[in-house]
Amino acid sequence: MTALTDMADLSIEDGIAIITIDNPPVNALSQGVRQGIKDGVAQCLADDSVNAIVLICAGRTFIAGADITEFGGPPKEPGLHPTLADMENSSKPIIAAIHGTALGGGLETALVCNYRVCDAGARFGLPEVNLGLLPGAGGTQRLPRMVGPEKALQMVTSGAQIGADEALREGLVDEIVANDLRAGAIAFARKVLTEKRPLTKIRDREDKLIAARENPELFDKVRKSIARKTRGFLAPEYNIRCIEAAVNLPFEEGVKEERKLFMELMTGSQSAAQQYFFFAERQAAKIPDVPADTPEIPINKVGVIGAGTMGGGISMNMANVGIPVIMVETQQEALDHGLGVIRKNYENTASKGRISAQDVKDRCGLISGSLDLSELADCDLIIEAVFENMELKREIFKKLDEIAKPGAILASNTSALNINEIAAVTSRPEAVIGLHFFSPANVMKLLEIVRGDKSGKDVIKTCMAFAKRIKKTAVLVGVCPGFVGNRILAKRQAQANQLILEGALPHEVDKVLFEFGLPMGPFQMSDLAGLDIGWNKETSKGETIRDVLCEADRRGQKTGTGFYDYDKNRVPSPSPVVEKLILEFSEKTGHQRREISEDEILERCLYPMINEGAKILDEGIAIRASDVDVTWVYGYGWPVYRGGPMHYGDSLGLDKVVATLRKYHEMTGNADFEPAPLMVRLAEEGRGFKDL
Ligand code: 3H9
Repeated sequence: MTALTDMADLSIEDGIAIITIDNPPVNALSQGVRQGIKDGVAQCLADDSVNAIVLICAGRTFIAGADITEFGGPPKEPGLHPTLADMENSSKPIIAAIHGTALGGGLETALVCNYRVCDAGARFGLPEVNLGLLPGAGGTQRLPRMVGPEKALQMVTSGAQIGADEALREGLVDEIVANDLRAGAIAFARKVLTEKRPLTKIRDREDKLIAARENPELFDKVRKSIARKTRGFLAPEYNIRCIEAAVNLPFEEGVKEERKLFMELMTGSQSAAQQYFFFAERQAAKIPDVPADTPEIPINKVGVIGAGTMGGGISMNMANVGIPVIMVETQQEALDHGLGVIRKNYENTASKGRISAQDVKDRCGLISGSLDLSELADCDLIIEAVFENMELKREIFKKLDEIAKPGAILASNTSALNINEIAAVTSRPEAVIGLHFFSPANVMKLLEIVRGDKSGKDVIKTCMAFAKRIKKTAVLVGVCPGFVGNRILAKRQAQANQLILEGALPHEVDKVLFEFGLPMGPFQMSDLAGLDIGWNKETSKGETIRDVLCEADRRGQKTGTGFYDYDKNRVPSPSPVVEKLILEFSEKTGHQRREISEDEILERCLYPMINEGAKILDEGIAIRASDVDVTWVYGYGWPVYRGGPMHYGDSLGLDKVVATLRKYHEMTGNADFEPAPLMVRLAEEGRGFKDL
C-alpha cells in the first residue's frame, strides 16, 4: 500500500487498483482527499498493470460531501472539478464502493465513476439545499440523468436521502454487495473487465430526460408543492432551475448554469447563515465542563407527570423511539383524554402514510397511564409537565423524592421557573434538571436543558445524549426567568405590545415579522397560545390590551376571536373591534398615536432580542452565542437562512445594532434598549459574537 497523501492511499491487487480515502470523521473532500484521488487516478492510468480502479473509503462512511470548513477560504488546488473530470475521463473503469452516506460532493464523486456498488446500509443524497447551496460539481446534471428529473427534484429540494434498495431500483447503483464491500467491489471490477462492459458516462445519458421535456409543468408543480415550506429560502428554487437546465440544455451548458447559480448562492448571506448554523447545531452538543468520559445513566423507562398537551407530546417522543413511558394524572377523565389525543395524533400521522398501522399499535402500546404517582418508582427519568405553578411543582418533587429509585433523574418541563428552588425540596438536588420541551412537543426539535446549580454532570451528560436519542437538538442553559428562549421572547413581546399602543396595529407588526421569515408574528402567536394564559378574570383590571381583550372574552383562536377574528378554518383577519379597543386604550393611557414604519417595527422587535442575548451570554446563562441561535431556530422558527438572532446581529454589524438601540433608548427611555456592555465592547473592538 502506498500513501498518496495523508488522506488517501493506493494498493493494487491483481490488476485492480484500490484508492482508499481516510479522512475522519466523514471523509469530506478536503484538499488532501482531492489530491489523493487526482494523483491516484493519474498513477493508475500510467501503470500498465492496472486494469480497473475501485474508490472506497475507510471509517464510518463514504465521502459525505465537500469539506465545509474550506468554504469561504482561499481555493486550495486541486479543485473538485478538475479532479472529477480526471475521473470521468479515465480510460480505465472506475467503480465507487459506497458505505455509510454518499452525500453532496460525495455522491457527485460517485456519479463520475463508471459504476457504483454499495452495501445494504448505504444512503445517498444531495443535501446542499440545507446549507443554502446546490450541488455544484455536476450533481444537478447527472442525478436526473440517473434517477429521472422527478426524483432528482425531490432529492435536491428536500435534501432527503434514499437507501440502497431504492438506489438500486432507481439505477443509481449497479449492485448491492452482501458482505465484504471491498471484496465485492473488486469482484465487480473484475466482472466489468471480463464482460468488457463499456466505460459508460452518466453525462451521455438522455433517456430519462425525454419525458420531462414534454412535461414542463412538472417544475411549477414542484415549486407549488414546496412553496409554504421553503418560503424565503433561495436555494430550493435555484436547485429547481438547475434540474430544469439539465432537462432542457446540453450537458455542458447545464453544468455552466449550475456553476453560475452555485456561485451566486455560495457568495450570498443565506448560505453563510446556513453553513454557520450547521456547525452551531453541532457545537451545542459540546459542554466544556462535562468531560467525554462522564458516565451516562441508562434510560430504559420514562415517567411523565401530566397528560395534557405537553405531557402527551413529551410521551410521544419516547414511544417514537421505542422507550416505554408511563403518564400519571390525577383524574381518570384527564388521563383517558390524554391517551385518546395521543392515539388520534398517531392515527392522523398514519392516515398521511408517514407511519404504518403497526407503528400506531406499537407506539400506543408503549404508553401506559396511571393515577398513582408511586408507579413511577421504577422509572429512570421522570418528567414533570404540570402547569406553571411553583408550589404545585415543589409539592410534586417532594413526593418524587420519596418515590423515585436512587439514581433516577427528576426533570421539570417548566418554561420559566427556577430549577434550583424546585431542586431544593428534594434530598437529591444533583438529580434535578430542567427539560423544557417546546409545543407541540412531539414536533418541535428544540430541547432546552436547564442546568441547576447542583445538577450532576452525569445527569447533564445523560440528558444531552437522551435528547439525541429522541431526535431533539439540545441546548444547555442556566437558570434565569424564562431561560434563553422565553427570556428573549419576552423582550420582543414587550416591544410588540408597545408598538400597538404607539400607532401600529397587530396585523402590521405581524406582517413585518412574517416577512422577515418567522412562521408568525407575536400577536398571531399570542392568539394561538391563548391570551388567557396567566390571566385572572377575578383580578383583571383592564391594565393591558391583553386584559381588555380577555375581559371582552376574546381569548385567542380557541374562542374564535383574539387579536384577530378567525373563520371556521382558523384563518385570521384583522378585527375592527380590536382596532377600536386599541385606539381607545392608547388614548386612555396617554399615547399620541403616530405612523410607525416597517423598519421601526422590525428594529424595535428584533434588536432588543439581540441585546438580551448579549446579556444572557455575559451572565453565562448560555455557553455560546450560537447556542442562542440554535434555541431560536429550533424553538421559535427563526428563519435558518438568517442564522439566529446573534448571527443576525453580527451580519448587521454590532456597531449598527448598538447605535440603533441607543436611538430607541433616547426616544422611549425603555431600559430594554440600553445596549448590553458586552455588545458595546464588541462593537468598539470591531468584533462580533462569532469572535467570542
Ligand atoms: C457539498 O458537498 C458541495 C458540493 O456540491 C461541491 C460543490 C463544489 N465538511 O453530523 P455529525 C463534521 S456541500 C466538514 O455530528 P453524524 C461535523 O462538523 C456538503 N465537516 O455526525 C462534525 O464535526 P465535530 C454536502 C463535516 O454521524 C463531524 O463531522 N454534504 C462535514 O451525526 C461529525 O458530524 C453535507 O451537507 C463536511 N461536509 O452525521 C453533509 N460533515 O465532531 C453534511 C460533517 O467537530 N454532513 N462534518 O462536531 C452530515 O449530514 C452529517 O455530518 C453526516 C454524519 C450524515 C455525514
